[in-house]
Amino acid sequence: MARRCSMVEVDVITLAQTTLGELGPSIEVPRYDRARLRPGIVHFGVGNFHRVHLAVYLDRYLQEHGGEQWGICGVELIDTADTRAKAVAYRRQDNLYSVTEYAPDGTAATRVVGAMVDYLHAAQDPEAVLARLTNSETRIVSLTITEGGYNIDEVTGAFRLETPDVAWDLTGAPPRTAFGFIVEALRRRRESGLAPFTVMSCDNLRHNGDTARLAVVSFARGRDPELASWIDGRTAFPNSMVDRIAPQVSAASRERLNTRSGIDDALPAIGETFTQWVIEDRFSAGRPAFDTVGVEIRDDVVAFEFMKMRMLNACHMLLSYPGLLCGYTFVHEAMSDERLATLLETFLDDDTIPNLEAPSGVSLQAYKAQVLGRFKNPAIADQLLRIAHDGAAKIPVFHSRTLEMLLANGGDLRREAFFLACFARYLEGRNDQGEAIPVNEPHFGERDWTTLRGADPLALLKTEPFVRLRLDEHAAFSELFKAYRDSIASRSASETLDRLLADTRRPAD
Ligand code: CS2
Repeated sequence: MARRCSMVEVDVITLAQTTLGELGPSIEVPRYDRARLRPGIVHFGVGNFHRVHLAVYLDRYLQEHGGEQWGICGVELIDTADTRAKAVAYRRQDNLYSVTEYAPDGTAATRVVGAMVDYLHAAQDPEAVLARLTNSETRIVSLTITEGGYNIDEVTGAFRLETPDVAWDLTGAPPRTAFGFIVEALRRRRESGLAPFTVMSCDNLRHNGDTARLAVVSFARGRDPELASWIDGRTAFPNSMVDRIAPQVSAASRERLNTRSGIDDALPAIGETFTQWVIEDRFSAGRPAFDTVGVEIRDDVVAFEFMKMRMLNACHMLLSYPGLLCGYTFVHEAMSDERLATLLETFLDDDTIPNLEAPSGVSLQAYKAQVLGRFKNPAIADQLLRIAHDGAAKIPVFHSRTLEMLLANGGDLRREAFFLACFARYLEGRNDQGEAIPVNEPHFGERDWTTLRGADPLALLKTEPFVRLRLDEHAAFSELFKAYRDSIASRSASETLDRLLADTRRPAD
């Protein structure tokens, strides 16, 4: 079925199972029999990252091997007008969507991903989600619920049982959280003599599998300690490192993508050509032969996690706040400011790499060059605001190890202090030009905002997400932080960056 695309005068084909044959020859479409595909994987959090990562690995797997048991059932936990519209769109498109992959030279290729065979909106029908999770076909439950989604208290390291949605789920009412669903499903599976599924975290967390275990088992203990021990003893939680940059897709980029592909897709996704996934081989109910489609199955995943989070994700954050304050919108734009590129490079060379163990067979210098090259890709047009979002949950995950090591070894604290000063300034919601920056920080509580709005120049360091690092008690760090805060406020982030670079210039530069 062809229709006119709303903004541009081209014919586009409505995306559906029955129209796949009508798409242009350059579009890769599922060659496997989707009618026979069963959802062996239930995935919580069908955001852009999942859609261009796990779903694409499975799509490749199915293209190469066929098979019937490794389709995905997506689950949406959030209930808003947007997520309801998304559920309707997936239904209309037979759960298909397109992914356009952009190489650094701007060339692009589009594929239609067919791995998702069902999409459930949990708020509308929680029992349908539980039925899927307790089906014997379900072997893996995967998660991309964000760093903050694991509900771990930064101060105590414990899972928070008192969060409203968790407290609700603990009453045994129809669940609202991933943990509520997983534990109730495992309880029912145990009762009916079914083996537990594997819980596979695909989030950027230190030891994401161990963290998922901590969350699920702690939640279960809140319900029934015996069930908690059964889950702990019988369920696999592999650790993994996941990587692919997936920008947000605005209405304008959706039109651009659809015009390019000739597909009328309500939910197109964008990815870079680079993709990586390193995972431990710990699965309690089987897995696809992921290694045949480029997944690295290794025992030393922790070394990859640290490398990726302390280099790529940490640099993303280090670029986003100063970048936004300087008035940039996109990652590649900020990277074309030599000063910001130098800041990242020096942070990696001087603050990170000397304190980081490389996974065996990997050169950290080569990894650095690759990461910075990826950031420069203009075709991806990744948004600084996407990265800035939820800094309170992400900064402690991506920066705390480096900070701890710099503090312990008497290292140079200037870049980290400048970075956190930029974050504190960003929280005030204005850039150097005085223009508003939308601040989206779901993991600061009311008490934190009161602290942040007060007169204490060290307020940020005393908020709940940061207090564990005790930076406010470190005289040298807090002096630097205060000085950068003052300089950003009285001059600008841009001028403060100039000074930082001048002060930290290496003799050979
Ligand atoms: C980003 C990540 O949200 C962030 O902070 O750094 O989403 C990043 O793009 C991915 O981890 C890349 O794999």
